[in-house]
Amino acid sequence: MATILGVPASPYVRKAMLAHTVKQVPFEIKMVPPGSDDPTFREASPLGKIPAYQTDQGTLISDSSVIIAYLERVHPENALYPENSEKYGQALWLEEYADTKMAEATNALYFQRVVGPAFFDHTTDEERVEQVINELIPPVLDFLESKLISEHYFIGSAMSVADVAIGSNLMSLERAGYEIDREKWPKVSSFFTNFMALEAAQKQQATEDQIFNR
Ligand SMILES: N[C@@H](CCC(=O)N[C@@H](CS)C(=O)NCC(=O)O)C(=O)O
Repeated sequence: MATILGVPASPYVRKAMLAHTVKQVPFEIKMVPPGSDDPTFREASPLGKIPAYQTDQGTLISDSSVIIAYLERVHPENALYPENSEKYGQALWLEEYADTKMAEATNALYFQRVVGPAFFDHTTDEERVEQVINELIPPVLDFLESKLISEHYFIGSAMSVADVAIGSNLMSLERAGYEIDREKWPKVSSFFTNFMALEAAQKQQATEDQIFNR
C-alpha cells in the first residue's frame, strides 16, 4: 500500500489524503513533520516539505500536486482531472491558485490560530489575524466566487483536483474559526457546505479532530 509521509493537519497533506479518499484508494500515513531527519522522508522530499510519498512500488516522490497526478495515472477511476482539455487546464490552474495565492491567506490564519498555538507554543498575534481577515482573505474569496458556476464543483459537473485543493484550504479556515460570509460569498459558502458533506471530507475532519483534541 502507498504511504503518505506527513502530518494530516497540513493543508497539503490533507489535500493528498482527500484525493486518495475521494478516489477510494487506500493509503497509510507515516507521521513525519516538515524538516524531519527520517531517511526515507529526506530522500523523498529533499526540500523537507510535507507531504512526501512512497508508492506501493517503493518509488519516492513529493509535493501534493505531483502525488495526485501520479495517483490519477495509477488509479484512473473516480477521475480528478477533467477529460476535456480546456477544463483540464482550468482545473490545474485553480489547483495552482489554491496552493499558492489562496494558501498564503489561509495558511496565515491557520498558523496564527491553530498550528502555531498547538505545535509551536506560539501566541496568536491578533493584529496579524485582523490583517489576514481584512486584507488577504477577501480578495481570494472574491476570485473564487467569480469562478464558481455551480454550488458543487469549480469545473464542469464533476469533482476535480481544483475542488480538492480549494476545499482543503477552506477546511483550514474553518478549523481557524473563520466563517465564510454567506451574504458576500454565497457560492463559495454553498460550495464549502457541500464539500464538507462529502464522506471524504468528514473522514478527514475526524482524523484531524483526533490530532487537535488530544
Ligand atoms: N507545493 C508543496 C507545498 C508543501 C508545503 O509547503 N508544506 C508545508 C507544510 S503545510 C511544509 O512542509 N513547510 C515546511 C517548509 O516549507 O520548509 C505541496 O503542494 O506539497
